[in-house]
Amino acid sequence: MKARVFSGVQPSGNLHIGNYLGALKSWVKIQYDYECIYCIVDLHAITVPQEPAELRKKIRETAALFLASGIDPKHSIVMVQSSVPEHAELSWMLTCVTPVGWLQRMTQFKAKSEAQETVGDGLLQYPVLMAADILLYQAAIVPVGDDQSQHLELTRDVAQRFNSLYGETFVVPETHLPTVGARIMGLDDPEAKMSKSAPGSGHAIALLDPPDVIRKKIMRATTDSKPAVEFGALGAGVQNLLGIFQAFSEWSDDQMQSHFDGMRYGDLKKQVAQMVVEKLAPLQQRYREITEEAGYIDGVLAEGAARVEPIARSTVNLVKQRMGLYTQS
Ligand code: AQP
Repeated sequence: MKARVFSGVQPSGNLHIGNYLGALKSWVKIQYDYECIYCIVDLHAITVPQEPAELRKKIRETAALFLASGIDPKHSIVMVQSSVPEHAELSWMLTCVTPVGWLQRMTQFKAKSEAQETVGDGLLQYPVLMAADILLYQAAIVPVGDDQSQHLELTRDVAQRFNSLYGETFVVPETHLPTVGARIMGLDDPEAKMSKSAPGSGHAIALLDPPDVIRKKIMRATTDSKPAVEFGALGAGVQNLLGIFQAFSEWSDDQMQSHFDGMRYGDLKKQVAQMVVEKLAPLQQRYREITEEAGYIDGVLAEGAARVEPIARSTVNLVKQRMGLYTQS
């Protein structure tokens, strides 16, 4: 039997090349080696305020981008978190075994709560819901970008704590990070990770940005006061541009160095822009085709939910039994 993989993306804005290089690209690569469940985590998105009509639209757009990136719905499962109620059910049970101090230490909670006028409890509980997503399916492997490593560690801690309190119940999952592209930084601020919710039109390259917009954003990317690439003394902005090129091209470190060392920043940017435009073109074409077919996305999502439901129900029933909750005999 193939090991199970689970991963997800929030439909909280425009998916960007960080989401693609940190997550989607590896999802596509591994999909035939494992039993993969790829989820649009809409319950996570509402941990910060969302406009309902926009969220509804982004859920389908995110699903279409999964498929356009190369996820094969005949093989991998694509589903929406809120369409399987067991995610929320298991989350509550896990909340009751998670010390609040573990959650208050999470760096994403600290960063995201600073940006909110009122901090909802959901923002604190976010990593428990993420643990529930993964443990619900007894996933062995979770491919994510580097920013999710701390949450994954917490998932492992919650699984181990539950297993030691109630007996072996959950598979303790492993994190899989991409070797290149695990942390793509903002083009306008290479000290901050590229993020869907960051303000500023020059921050992120969206997967659906047209070629002229991609070129403009990359040509304006922050670099430093040097004129040309100097391997051995790379500033954060230049390093980020090289990282984007390498993650898309899959060139080796040696190839990168011999090609780019000494290149003027203007030429570097033109080449990075060309690479991104070329690599996103087939994805954008597939996206247009997928979204033209009425009802196709909803069909894929309904089938995905139906395929995971028995696994989710069986885990929740097991957890209820372990915890002594009511189950029909
Ligand atoms: N900058 C990034 N570089 C590499 N990987 C990234 N990921 C996100 N940003 C980068 C990876 O994409 C997957 C989905 O992320 P998410 O939507 O669940 O949440 P996030 O990590 O909080 O992403 P964003 O884009 O920053 O969203 P917002 O602004 O809505 O919070 C994850 O595997 C993540 O590691």
